[in-house]
Amino acid sequence: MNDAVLHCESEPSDAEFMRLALQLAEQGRGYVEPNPMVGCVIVRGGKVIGQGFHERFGEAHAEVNALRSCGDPSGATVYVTLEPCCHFGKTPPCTHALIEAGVRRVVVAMGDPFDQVNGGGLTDLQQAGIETVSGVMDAEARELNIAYLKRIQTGRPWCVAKWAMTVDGRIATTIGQSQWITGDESRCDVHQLRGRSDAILVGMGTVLADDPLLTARPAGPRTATRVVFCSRRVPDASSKLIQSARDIPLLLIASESLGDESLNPLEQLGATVFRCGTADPVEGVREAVAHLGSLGMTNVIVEGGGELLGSFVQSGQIDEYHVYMGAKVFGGRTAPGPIGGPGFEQLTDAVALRLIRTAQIGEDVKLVYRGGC
Ligand code: AOF
Ligand code: ZN
Repeated sequence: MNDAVLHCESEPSDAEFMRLALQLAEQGRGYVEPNPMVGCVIVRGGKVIGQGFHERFGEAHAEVNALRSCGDPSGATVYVTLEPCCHFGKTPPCTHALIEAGVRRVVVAMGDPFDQVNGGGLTDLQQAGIETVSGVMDAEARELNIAYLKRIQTGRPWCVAKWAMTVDGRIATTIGQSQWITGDESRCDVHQLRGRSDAILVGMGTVLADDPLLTARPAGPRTATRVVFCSRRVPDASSKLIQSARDIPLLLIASESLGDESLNPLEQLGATVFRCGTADPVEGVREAVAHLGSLGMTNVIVEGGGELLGSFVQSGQIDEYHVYMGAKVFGGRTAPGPIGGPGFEQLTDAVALRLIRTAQIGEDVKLVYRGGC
């Protein structure tokens, strides 16, 4: 964004109205992706006269919804959490709507790095004689759309690693029992995340051990594609994943070492196959994540098991860790931990994380960390 042309000052109340716009934007979570969440508030004489948010992918943008909600927006100040678009996408440019409405001032939290906007929205408004201010609650706006920003800037989705472990860091007992480590409430929390995500990723070990369905229960605003990483084996035709593949999207990420004879029958049963150009699990993860981004996915969850999480960690593809610690101790020399693979021998190679959030959920604790990417 060209900050040199932004000469207008923010006012003390700007942050207050922007906070309201950010709260509105949040309501689009799970409904608007791969678009960003955007909220808009229209103010005249210190009073909110209109408000709106981007409610659903492909439908009206926040600014248009806010303009529609107010009588006469002429001369008003418009607060929008993202620079207004200036391109013809699924809807006409929001800059046109704002200019036609005769608003006096537009305050944005952050620029839109999408290459068809990228500063052009603010320039269009300025050229039409509208005062613009940018950067009001910029950090909060970036946090809100952190996954969108990553996808626009790298082509890759935001990758969350999720696991449940005991207080002593075990994900199963010495004989492989794992259901359940955490309580009902924690599992509800996971299902909510599933219901807003574009994909749930697991390895073949998990498919063989648990025969999971990998759906959100209850269903959320979007249906996650179930993604299985297959290196030597593929899911059985009788597995829940394959049996449901005609109704709920199932994508198999196949290592180069797998032949068509094992994959073709599963395609016939409704699965989609992405053939990796490598048999190396760490390289395969990199390739697969880029592929998920190319499909327009913004948020994906890596649910395990240990080998897949190990490959993700080794390849530096995890943006955020959601760790549920259940109030149990399993103990046992051979009881597994969450991250398999070779691990890091040197302490200096360990993935360094930042603690973002903690929450108590019943007797469990949820920890959210970021870093390592
Ligand atoms: C805004 N306000 O509420 C949103 C914006 O395909 P379209 O037409 O919906 O356009 C999507 C792009 O528009 C998206 O990539 C982002 O750059 C911008 N989103 N812009 O002014 C909004 N959702
Ligand atoms: Zn727009």
